[in-house]
Amino acid sequence: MTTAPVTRKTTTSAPVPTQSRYQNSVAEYWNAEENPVNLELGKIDGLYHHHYGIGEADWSVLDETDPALRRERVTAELHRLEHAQAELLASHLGALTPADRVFDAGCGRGGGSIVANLRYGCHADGVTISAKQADFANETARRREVGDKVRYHHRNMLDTGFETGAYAASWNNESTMYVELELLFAEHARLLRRGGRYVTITGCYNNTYGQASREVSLINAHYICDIHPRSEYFRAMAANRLVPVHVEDLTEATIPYWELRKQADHLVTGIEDAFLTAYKNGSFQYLLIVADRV
Ligand code: GPP
Ligand code: MG
Repeated sequence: MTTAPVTRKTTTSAPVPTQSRYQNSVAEYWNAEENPVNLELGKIDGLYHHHYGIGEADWSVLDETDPALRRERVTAELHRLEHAQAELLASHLGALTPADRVFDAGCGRGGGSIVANLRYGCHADGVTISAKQADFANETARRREVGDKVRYHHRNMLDTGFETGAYAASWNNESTMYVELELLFAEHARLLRRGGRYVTITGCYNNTYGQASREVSLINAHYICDIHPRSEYFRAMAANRLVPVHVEDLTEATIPYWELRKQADHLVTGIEDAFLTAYKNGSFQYLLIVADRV
């Protein structure tokens, strides 16, 4: 008896897109973004931040009678408050040495990695989904002559391809709301060495209020993001070997920044009232979470 040869079908996978359609739309936003509130502040010292500010504001800048000087002083004051936020985050990264490497997840135009390098002399790898931001940030590092230690990459923070366990510290500064936290913390846990530090400053919705408020939803629509509830951070960290060691509610500390920004006619983007109302009605919190990688 002869047997007919069996035609074996090999299993083929559907091609996996390197970026989802959602990620493409986020990248488009950041490739096109040129808000004066980011570019004018960054021009002051070449530190381009994509996050908000903390601390008491110097309200006297609003009393300046010369219109051009008033704009200049308000811009500088907002930058000072944003810089204070970046320094607070950097101060929680642990005892880093110049030999250490840090990972900046969702680095924007790169300010945070430079702040960490200035403070610790460490190597930094920043990752952004926007090719334009990565190019811009590499150019600022080159101009500051730290391009040998601070590098920015056009990559996905959920799947960096970087070396496992190679990082002493990592962070997300207001970039967690673009991704699923389970996937994000799995990647941080993979990249961090045992005993490494993870830090995030984030806006989260407040579980004691209920679901996302109207204002939180407006913020989501404005930035094409999806703000997570506070509880989700701790659940997803615990599931990924990240153990919180310090948690700080920065909500009160960020309100002066927003009050001042609201009065900066030359810089407003239209989202200021949503932040102020959300913080004041208790539906939204500005949180610092520091965790050990165990
Ligand atoms: C600020 O970036 C942060 C985000 C866009 C993420 C959303 C953050 C939350 C806390 C909800 P930016 O500095 O580019 O924003 P803007 O242009 O408004 O200053
Ligand atoms: Mg900004």
